[in-house]
Amino acid sequence: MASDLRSYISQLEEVLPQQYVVIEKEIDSRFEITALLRRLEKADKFPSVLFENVKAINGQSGKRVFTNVTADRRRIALALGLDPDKWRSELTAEFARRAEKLIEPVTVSRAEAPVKQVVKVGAGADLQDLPIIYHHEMDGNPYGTLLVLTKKPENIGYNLAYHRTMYKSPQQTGIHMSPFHSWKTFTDNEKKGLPTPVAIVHGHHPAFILAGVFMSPWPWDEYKVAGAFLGEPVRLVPSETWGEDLLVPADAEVIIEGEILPGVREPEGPFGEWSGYYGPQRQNPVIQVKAITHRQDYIWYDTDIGHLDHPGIGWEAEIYRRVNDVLPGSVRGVFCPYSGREGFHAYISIEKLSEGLPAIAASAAQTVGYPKLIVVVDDDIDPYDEREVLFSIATRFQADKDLTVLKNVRGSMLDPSMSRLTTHTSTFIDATKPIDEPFPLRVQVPQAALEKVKLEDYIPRERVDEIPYTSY
Ligand SMILES: Cc1cc2nc3c(=O)[nH]c(=O)nc-3n(C[C@H](O)[C@H](O)[C@H](O)COP(=O)(O)O)c2cc1C
Ligand SMILES: [Mn+2]
Repeated sequence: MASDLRSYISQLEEVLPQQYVVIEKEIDSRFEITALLRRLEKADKFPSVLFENVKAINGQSGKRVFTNVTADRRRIALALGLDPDKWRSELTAEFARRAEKLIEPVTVSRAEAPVKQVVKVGAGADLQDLPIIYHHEMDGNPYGTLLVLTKKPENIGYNLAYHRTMYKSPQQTGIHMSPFHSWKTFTDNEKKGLPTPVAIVHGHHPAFILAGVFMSPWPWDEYKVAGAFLGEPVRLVPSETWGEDLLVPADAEVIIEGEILPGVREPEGPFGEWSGYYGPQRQNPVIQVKAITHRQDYIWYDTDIGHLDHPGIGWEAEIYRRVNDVLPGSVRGVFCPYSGREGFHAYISIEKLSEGLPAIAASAAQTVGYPKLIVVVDDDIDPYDEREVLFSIATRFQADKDLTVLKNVRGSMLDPSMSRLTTHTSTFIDATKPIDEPFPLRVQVPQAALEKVKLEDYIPRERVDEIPYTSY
């Protein structure tokens, strides 16, 4: 059986049942799903949630929505076939390495493709039937937050990237593309007056979906990357609109086929973004919907954008890869924490073999995404534990010699503190110990005593569980 969203959910139920919640009570796709996620967030709970009875845009109930899957890194580890406990450096390294063995996709017939169980073309393809989610109060409209598939020019191969798509009318959405691969394909076509075929994929195995944040070079076919992430060939099937000329994933839940229109720009936004702020309304391209295909009892997959569910691991893994390229074997871990919205902060732990290496690590990290606070720590500091990182800054850092400020670096326009529209100031903190001077040892009890004294021999488990969690 091919991997798909359902095989992942079964695994989740089996391996991490505490992290999976099913909600049968009816709920509206308009603000209510995100309201429930905010309630959970307030309680410091980040389960993956399957909503069984969601109201679509047209008010019809009974739709299914799956969300919040990447809000806990243990579930990303599970998606990549790792032990969920290996969510720290093992996961970062695995994500960075995963595309080293690309896997060719295979094509199957329509009859073998679950995503073709229901096919709606022409006027029958109506976006109002779908539970497209209204996330935040000021959002311009309901938004899709998932993968947009395009075919790069000159048959280079396919591209997968997350792009927000704004519901506009039964057969139109807006789309926002930063100037990366999808944008390049769109503008190349637009210059020739041609529309850009797209397939929006709402639901597949999370390993397939996460291939959308892997930063692959332009010439790569990202179906092969998705195969590498899944660990098996992606099964493809001809689209309704373009047949063999645009193949779509056979094991998806829902696919919206459409064309990005050349020469058209219309208002799109505002939209609550990954930075935690609303991005402004802008003139953006428009997708004309041509067909919708889905499974009979499809599950609409959504990302809880603006919150912990935003998978910044694509940037984190790329920082890991680039720092590892310049300091081979010395990188112990790289973490892009939620406090920095998984993009503005990068904590890098290295084995400091000589002075000067932290600056080389920071320089490599600076080239990925929009990092604005880069902290390099020693290899005895767990970069995935912010308390440890701040402890390291408190005790191994002096601003007059260990702080570097780099001005006029490309920034994200979603950072409201930027003084210009396109550049920010980046801060590099070297919180490593000097290697040529003595430095005090950290306190610890003898290892032998730790091994001898087991918690359960002294305090019953239930009693330990009753003690409240202290978060500072
Ligand atoms: C949940 C989520 C939403 C995203 N939304 C957008 C978006 O609306 N527009 C955009 O350009 N990039 C968006 N991104 C980032 C791109 O998916 C990412 O930069 C990707 O690597 C681009 O791929 P490409 O280089 O193949 O174009 C989003 C990422 C995530 C995780
Ligand atoms: Mn790409």
